[in-house]
Amino acid sequence: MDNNSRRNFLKTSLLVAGSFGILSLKPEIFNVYEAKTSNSILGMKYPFSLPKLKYNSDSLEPFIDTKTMEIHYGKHHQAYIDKLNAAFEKFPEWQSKEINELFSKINLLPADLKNAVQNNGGGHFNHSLFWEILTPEKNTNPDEILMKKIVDTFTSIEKLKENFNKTALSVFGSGWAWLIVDEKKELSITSTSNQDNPLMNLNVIKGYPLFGIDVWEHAYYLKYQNKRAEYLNNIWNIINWKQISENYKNYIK
Ligand code: MN3
Repeated sequence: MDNNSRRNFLKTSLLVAGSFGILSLKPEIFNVYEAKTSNSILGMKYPFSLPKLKYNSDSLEPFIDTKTMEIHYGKHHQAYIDKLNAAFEKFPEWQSKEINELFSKINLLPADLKNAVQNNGGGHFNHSLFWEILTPEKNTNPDEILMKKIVDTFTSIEKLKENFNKTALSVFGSGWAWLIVDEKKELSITSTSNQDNPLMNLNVIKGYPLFGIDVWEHAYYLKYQNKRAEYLNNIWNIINWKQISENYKNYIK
């Protein structure tokens, strides 16, 4: 094969691989993240730190109680960050990478770092997103663009909530339920175990999370005990649809 045909062969192979989804990271979806990283949680990098809450820890009452917020944000989330930073101290060559890139390349990381990024990096990212998509402002609504997409996909927002709660209830043990935009820019509901998320190149269903709901017991046990369904029904009162609409707009533009 001469150089020209080799080049063509490579180009064709890449196109073929791409069209069958063999290239597991669709470039367009990750380019969007890279373009958005300056002021976004997708661009978080070492040394990681606790993002400031935009509301007080008692302001999500009665749906999420103050004590849960204090422990969940101040202790659980901080612990993920501390462990993540400790892991990165041993891998200086990876310290400059943004968290979205680490998730997309998770299988290339050294084993110890991979574990830390999956569990503690996931923990840090997922909770950072979670605080952002909650609000003391009750019963916000998606903007027109997102609402249209929700109706097209799920028939109504009520149906979305119903499907989402079903998925969140079916998570066995600890994990998260997500509304994501996939590479075809379609909405779907999915779930992950532990602190995994749909950005990680680990799960079958990948995409950009518009929001996620934490269904670890630490997220609801003090107030709701074993009643995950009640926690899930109540949390819709304080979901920040304005922020979620922003997240959607950032992705599709
Ligand atoms: Mn949690």
